Amino acid sequence: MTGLSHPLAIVPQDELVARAEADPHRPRFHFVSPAGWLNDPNGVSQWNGTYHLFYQYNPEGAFHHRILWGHATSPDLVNWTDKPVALEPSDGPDADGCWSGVLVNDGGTPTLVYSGRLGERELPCVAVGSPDLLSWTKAPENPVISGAPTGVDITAYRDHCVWREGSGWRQLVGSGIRGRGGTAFLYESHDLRSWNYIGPLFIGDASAGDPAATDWEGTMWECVDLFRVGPGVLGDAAGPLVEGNAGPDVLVFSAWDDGDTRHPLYWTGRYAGDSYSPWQLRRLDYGGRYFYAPQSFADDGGRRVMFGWLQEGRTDGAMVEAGWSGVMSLPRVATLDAQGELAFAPVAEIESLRRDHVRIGPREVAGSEVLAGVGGNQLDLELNLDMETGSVFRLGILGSAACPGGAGTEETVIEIRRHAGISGDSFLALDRSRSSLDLSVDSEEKSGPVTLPGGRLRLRVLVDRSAVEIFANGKPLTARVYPTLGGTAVRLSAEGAVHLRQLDAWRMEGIFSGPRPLFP
Ligand code: DQQ
Repeated sequence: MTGLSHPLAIVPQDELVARAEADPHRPRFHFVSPAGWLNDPNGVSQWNGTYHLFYQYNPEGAFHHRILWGHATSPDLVNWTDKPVALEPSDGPDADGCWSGVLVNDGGTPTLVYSGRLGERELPCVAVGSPDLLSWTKAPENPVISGAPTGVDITAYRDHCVWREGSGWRQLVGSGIRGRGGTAFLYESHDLRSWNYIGPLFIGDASAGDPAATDWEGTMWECVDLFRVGPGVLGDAAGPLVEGNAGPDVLVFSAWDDGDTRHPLYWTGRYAGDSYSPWQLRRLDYGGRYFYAPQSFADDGGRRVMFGWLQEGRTDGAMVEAGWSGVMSLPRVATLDAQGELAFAPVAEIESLRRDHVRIGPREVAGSEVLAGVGGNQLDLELNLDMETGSVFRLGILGSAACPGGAGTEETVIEIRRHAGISGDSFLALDRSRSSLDLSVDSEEKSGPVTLPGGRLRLRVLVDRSAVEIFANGKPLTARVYPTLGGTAVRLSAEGAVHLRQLDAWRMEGIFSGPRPLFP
């Protein structure tokens, strides 16, 4: 993904901000850049109690070019204050962009490890922060690694995961080996400046599976993120390092292929010594590219908090016209479910934005019904349902009419099918075929399996204009929709026996109160 600057895409700063502010599709309670382009979350962290979110930012316009690091802070992961740009290209190895990276605590000194881009190449760079994390000085040693390992034919080489292990540091750099698959190269260092190459942590197999599949590994792994979920610490050799005896080590990556940002996946497995033994490959979010390049951190409370980039589903021209592009996901907490897979939920702090509570149920869901008293395009919906085997439940959002479905109407439909069968495996789908009358936007269906123990479904849906985040028994599906009719209806429908124990709905307050300067 390189994105080209287009002269027609450059508009005066005030106009860019005004266009972004005027766009009805712009979310109100998700973090977005002041205007222009946003992509990956970077340097996500909590430092002296304050949360920091850095992000890939192009304040020049809504296209990917000569990327800076934007920066915002928050006391609660909900309300964000813009801070000065943290990194911007300068003469040297990052002259063409400061690409993705992480923040680490180097004995009290905030330190960024990121990919400096020069020409078509990215190399690891370091910058050291002031105690308030507001000004950053690039290390004179940059690039701190002068090139990808020699003797391997790589597809790309960038993005970093850095952690303390013993008395030193370890680092992964995302890459891919041509003809084999994605990988992460492992390094170690005592000072974050001089790095010894150890070897590939583990090499994927790009020839496995169908390249069109939603779990294809890709030919390069972007934004690798390795962490332990559950008991133990990453790299802690003291514990019993076998499957089932300690929390898995999760290796998250974004599968990329020849410029195509495909989808985030993760391995569960065990990191020990200098290598990683994989157990299972899973999809991280059923929305695929709509939750891309995620990065996570352990906060002071020990939660594993993850952010992802919600890419746009509209044309490059529409983005430029809108004056902004890219949404940061709500921060979500990763835990382990009964199947040993990751389960996600938005951080509880998001609930502070809830207003105008409405509760419905218990009752049966029969036929199709637009809910009276529930509606809007900034919503938090929590549903608790019992589904009989073979039943189907649908939740329509952003509906434009009292009887959606007719010609000229719009509605986005979340569907859960409880399949027959011993495993109880069921299906979550997002039907965007009627989300928008604008035929230029992406309307592909997104879906994936969910488990409904005993037919029980807990469904959480956060609607923020064009951004939709769905959690079905902890399985996330994130996507974008662009309704043109301003519809706000919420509709329930069912086939077969579906019992609604309870539905809670809230209108969600916005987090920004007006135009924000591109360069705070
Ligand atoms: N975006 C960054 C890269 C990363 C990609 C550049 C993932 O560092 O590989 O903006 O979206």
